[in-house]
Amino acid sequence: MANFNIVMPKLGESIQEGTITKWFVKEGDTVEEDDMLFEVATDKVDSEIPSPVDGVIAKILFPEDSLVPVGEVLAIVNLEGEMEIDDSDAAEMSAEDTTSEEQEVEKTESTVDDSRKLSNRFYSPLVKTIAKEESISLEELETIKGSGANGRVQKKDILEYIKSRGEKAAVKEQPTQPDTAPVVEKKAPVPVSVAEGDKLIEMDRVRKLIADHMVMSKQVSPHVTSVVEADVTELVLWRNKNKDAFQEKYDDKITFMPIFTEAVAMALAEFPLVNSSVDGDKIIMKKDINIGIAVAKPDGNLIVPVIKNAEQRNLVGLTKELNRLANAARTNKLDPTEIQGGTFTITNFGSFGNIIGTPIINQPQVAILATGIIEKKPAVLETPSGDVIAIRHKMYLSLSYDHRIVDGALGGAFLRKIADNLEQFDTNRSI
Ligand code: CO6
Repeated sequence: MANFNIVMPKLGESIQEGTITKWFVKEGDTVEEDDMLFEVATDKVDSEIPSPVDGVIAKILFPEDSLVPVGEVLAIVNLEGEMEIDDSDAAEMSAEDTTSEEQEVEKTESTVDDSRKLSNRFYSPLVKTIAKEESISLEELETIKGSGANGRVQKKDILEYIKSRGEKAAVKEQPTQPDTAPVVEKKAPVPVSVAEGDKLIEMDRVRKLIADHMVMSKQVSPHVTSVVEADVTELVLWRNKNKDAFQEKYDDKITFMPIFTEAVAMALAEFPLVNSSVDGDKIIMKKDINIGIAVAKPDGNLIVPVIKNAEQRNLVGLTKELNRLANAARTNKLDPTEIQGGTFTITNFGSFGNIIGTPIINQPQVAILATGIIEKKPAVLETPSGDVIAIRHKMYLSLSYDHRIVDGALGGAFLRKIADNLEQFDTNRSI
C-alpha cells in the first residue's frame, strides 16, 4: 500500500521542533497537492504547511498543541485513497523519510540507539541526542515520564528531568560560558481584580512572546528617544507624480516606506555604531545593514521581517522586497530566515495616523526609528526676499536608542542625518 509520511518540516537553521497549532484536515479527508494541512509555530515564526502529495489522510499522529521534533512523522497520507494503514508501513516510511541530518544523528547515537530493545517506547532523534550529550543511559531514559502522545518523551520532559536531576544531586558544576542573551529578573505581577462583566482573554503564544520581548528590552536597554521634524515636500511630490508609472512599470505600489528605508540605510552606513549590538562589555558593530520593518498582522499581532543588505538595494529593489515581506507577514508565509539578522528596525506609526511615537528597541539591536504621518502644515520658509509662509508636507521622526552605547550626540546626529537625506531627496530621479 502506498503511504506518504508528512513530517515536521525544518523551518530554519537553528529550529529543532515546532508546535502544531492547527490541523486544517482530519482523518478521512481527501487532499490535493498544495492543500493546507496544518499550521506550525516555532519561537521564530508561524507557518502554514501544504500537502506535497494527493491522497487521503489515513492517520493523524499528533493532536493540536503537540510540540514535535523536526523530522518526526505527523500524519500519513494514503496515495491510493485508502483509509487503512499498516503500522509497519508507517514505521518503514518514517525511517526513510527522516532527513539525512537526522539519520546521521541516529547513526552516531550510541548510548540509547537500541531503545526499542528494552521497551516499546520510541525516542525521537532529538531526545536521543540530548540523552547522549547528558550521558543518560537507556535504563534511565525509560524512567522519564513523557507528556507527549502515548506517553512519548518530549524535549521539554528530558530537559526538565535533567534540571531536576541536577538539583537533586546538588552537583557543583564548573561555571559555563556566560550566556550572551540578557538575563531578566521576573518581577512579581501586580495583583489584578476581575469584576463582574469583565472579559478574560487568554494571550496567544505570539502575544506572550511579544510581551516578554518588550519587557526584556526595557529592562536590558536604557531607552532614550529623540525627535526631529522633516520637511518632506519634495519627496511627497515626487512619489505622488511617479506612483502610477511605478505601478505600471513594476507591477508594485511605491509608498513612502521604501524611501524612509533608503534614507535610514544611507545614514547607518555613515553612523555604523548605531548598526550594532551589545554583548556584555563588548560592542559588535555589524557589517551588514539589515533593516527590520514592523508589520501589523490582521490578527492584531506584530512581526518584523528583515530587508537584508538594505544599503545595496536601489529604490525599486527596496520597494519590491518591502511589499513582498509585508504580504508574506500578513499571510503567515514568512520563512524564519526572513525575520532573523536584523540590525535596525523601522516602525511606521504614520500607518495609524499618529504623528509621533517612542518605540521599544527590538533586541539585540540598539536603535529603532518611528516614522509619523506626513501632514500638510503651514511653515515659515526663508527666501532671498524675506520669510514667507507656505504649505509644506512635514513629518516627525523619532529615534529610540540604547543609552549604554549611543549618547544624545550620536543619536541626535544620526536622526538628523535621516531627516536630511529625506529633505534632500533627488526629485530628478527616474523610476
Ligand atoms: N505618512 C503618510 N502616509 C502614509 C504613511 C505616513 N507615515 N505611512 C503610510 N502611508 C500611506 C501610504 O503611502 C499608503 O498610501 P498610498 O500610497 O497613497 O496608497 C497608505 O498609507 C497605506 O500604506 P501601507 O500600510 O499599505 O504601506 P506602507 O508601505 O506605508 O507600510 C507597513 C507598510 C508594513 C509598514 C504597514 O502596512 C504596517 O504594517 N504598518 C504598521 C506598523 C506598526 O504596526 N507599527 C507599530 C508597531 S509597535 O514598533 C513597534 C517594534 C515595536 C516596538
